[in-house]
Amino acid sequence: MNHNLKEIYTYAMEWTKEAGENIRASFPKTLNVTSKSNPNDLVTDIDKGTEQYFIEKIKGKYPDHRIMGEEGYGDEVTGLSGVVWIIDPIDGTMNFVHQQRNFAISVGIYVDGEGMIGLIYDVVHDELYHCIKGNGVLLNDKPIPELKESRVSEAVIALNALWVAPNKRIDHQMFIPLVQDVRGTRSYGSAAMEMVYVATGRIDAYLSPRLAPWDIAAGIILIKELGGEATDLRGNELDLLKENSLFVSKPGLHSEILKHYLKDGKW
Ligand code: 2AM
Ligand code: CA
Repeated sequence: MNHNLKEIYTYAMEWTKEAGENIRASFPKTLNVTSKSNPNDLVTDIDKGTEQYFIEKIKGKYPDHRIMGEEGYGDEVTGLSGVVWIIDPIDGTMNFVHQQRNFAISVGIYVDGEGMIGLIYDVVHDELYHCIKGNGVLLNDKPIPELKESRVSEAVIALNALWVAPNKRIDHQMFIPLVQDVRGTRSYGSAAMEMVYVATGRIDAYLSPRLAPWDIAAGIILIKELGGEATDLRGNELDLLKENSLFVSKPGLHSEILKHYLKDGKW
């Protein structure tokens, strides 16, 4: 199994970089943009083509592996037994469409429900963040140091401004004390990139009331591998078969925020 996992890791990196190359090659072309659940929920032919590319590669080499992909070309995954690839072909599609940057390919590989391989590829910068469980996280070939403890008063956190304005999903007042007490807030518009920023220590935490499994599957593997914490906003374990709230953070800071800022939250 171990040997096979290394092979899967090698292919996953190769295919992710190739998919990224194809995305970079698409930049001069006119995008075909449509919307999904609402007018701001965008998808392009590149999102779809990239997911199909992964499915062809994975099914060609590993016909028994299952694939959960955002665009729905994979399998109907209702359980996590065996090897399951959880793929977001472009995380941050709005950034992809508007900016041609600040988006990523996200690939999490789970074996019997356990996160074993995580890859997030910042396509524009050709930066692949990757790990196989137990071997640390690398940025291309360079190891990323373990995360150090942090505190609210010195923390820079990522949070979408949507959640501190009245909205349908959560009581927007919940985040106000935290936003006031941290050193700064940021919003990057790609959950995968925001998790990479937590993994690399560029920010200290990232919070979101609603994300899909493919937004978080790879990032939580990278963050946990570096000693960070990844739970929902109540501090509970994440369930990759449904949508979750998300709270990823450096150690120490996670329990401080849970205890003092999230304990009465209406999530
Ligand atoms: P996407 O670009 O793959 O759709 C933006 O704040 C982040 O939230 C992105 O990672 C984006 O992923 C994700 N996102 C956007 N709309 C979403 C939705 N309806 N449900 C879950 N996640 C969503
Ligand atoms: Ca996507």
